[in-house]
Amino acid sequence: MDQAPVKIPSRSFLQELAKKHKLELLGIVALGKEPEFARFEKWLEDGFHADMEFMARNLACREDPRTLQSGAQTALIFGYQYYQGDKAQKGKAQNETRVAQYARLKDYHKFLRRHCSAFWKELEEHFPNIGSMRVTVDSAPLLERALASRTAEGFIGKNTLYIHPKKGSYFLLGEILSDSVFPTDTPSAVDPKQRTPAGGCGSCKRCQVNCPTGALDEAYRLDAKKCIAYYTIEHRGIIPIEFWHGLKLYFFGCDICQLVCPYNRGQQAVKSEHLKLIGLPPLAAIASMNQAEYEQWFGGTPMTRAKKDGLRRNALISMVVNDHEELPKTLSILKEDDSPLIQGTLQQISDYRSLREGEKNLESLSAAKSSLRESH
Ligand code: B12
Ligand code: SF4
Ligand code: SF4
Repeated sequence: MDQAPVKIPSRSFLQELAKKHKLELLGIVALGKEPEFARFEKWLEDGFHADMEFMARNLACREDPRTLQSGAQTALIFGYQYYQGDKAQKGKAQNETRVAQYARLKDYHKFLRRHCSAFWKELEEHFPNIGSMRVTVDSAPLLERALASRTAEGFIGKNTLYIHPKKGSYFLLGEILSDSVFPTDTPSAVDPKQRTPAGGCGSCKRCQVNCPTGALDEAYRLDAKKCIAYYTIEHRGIIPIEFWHGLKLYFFGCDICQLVCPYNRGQQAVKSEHLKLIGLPPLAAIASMNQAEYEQWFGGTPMTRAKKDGLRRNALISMVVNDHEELPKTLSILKEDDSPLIQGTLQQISDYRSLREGEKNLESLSAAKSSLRESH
């Protein structure tokens, strides 16, 4: 006997349900061979993934997401908004640097997964034959932004972020890979070279110009070897001194290429039930924190990705770069520290200072040269 055809929910039903589960964006894309895979392969070949070896694994899944879930045909792509109201300029506490806004929430891998699963559970109540699925939130070898770039709204900016023309880029992405065939989006026809109401960067270069370390020197491509988000979140060793100045504003993650983006102008801060870090302990306390303090302050947030000593390394560098008033005291406390990462970082401080001194001398030399030229 033939099976009854699976009833499929309408787009507006899915949209409403997503909103109900605090999933502000919904895109639907057919799964198949990933057309942007070549771009990804080139990025790897060029070594722009730095030490993130996990990016070079499971390439077959990134090339064809259907291999992640047998029978999967469609991806539902969700976006969770997290903007906390930060502005591009430095805050009042000049020496207390920031944490990227996404990291002030509890770990999004967990809560966004719960939102996506609750969405599906309710969908199943209305459509019991909807089939099986797999939720992924940065948890599978999937090119999430490549998928998102084929949804009806939104586009990839020169900062490589997925941007919604009206809602900006402060979104965390989560996906449901489903074996049902949903009505898929017609991708928004955004020409990256034009600025249109549907999006596109046009001639804007604000993210590229404002990136403190030149990680976006080529548009639409991020070189992790130069990116502060990479160094402060993913990098396990000593941060090379030529990038230390990039920790002037942030000591974990970096939002600069989003803060300056015109598509994020006028966004309203989102009240999230998942906000965890309301205040931050002072940098000096972070630089010398013990395991119990680390767990109490940062447990359950994305900041645990850097681990205790990684956060301490970041806080110490941020203090050095900002000539923090507590630095001398912190240095004397850390002298006896048993972490090789902290000891290695301490050993680099004098080299960093010589580097800065050299740069300052060069700057004043070139200023003197140009004033000499002007006076002739
Ligand atoms: C590795 C990684 C990083 C690395 C490298 C980032 C990078 N740009 O590649 C580091 C540690 C630096 C990082 C930093 C951040 N990350 Co991150 N990261 C990832 C991860 C795990 C993989 C990204 C990846 O595959 N990179 C390789 C490059 C080549 O791929 P891609 O940039 O995604 O680009 C693909 C498509 O966009 C498309 N494409 C690219 N350019 C263009 C241009 C055009 C015109 C078109 C049509 C297509 C296209 O092709 C590419 C290859 O397939 C994803 C999760 C995931 N599984 O996808 C999260 C993810 C990208 N990160 C995220 C976030 C929030 C951040 C930070 C904002 C965190 C912070 N505040 O510090 C920063 C942002 C830095 C930035 N400008 O990208 C979000 C981004 C959400 C969004 N709105 O885009 C993701 C999707 C995680 C999530 N599930 O929400 N991240
Ligand atoms: S996250 Fe910061 S360092 Fe990385 S590309 Fe954006 S602005 Fe540059
Ligand atoms: S800052 Fe300008 S160039 Fe960069 S992503 Fe935003 S619109 Fe595009």
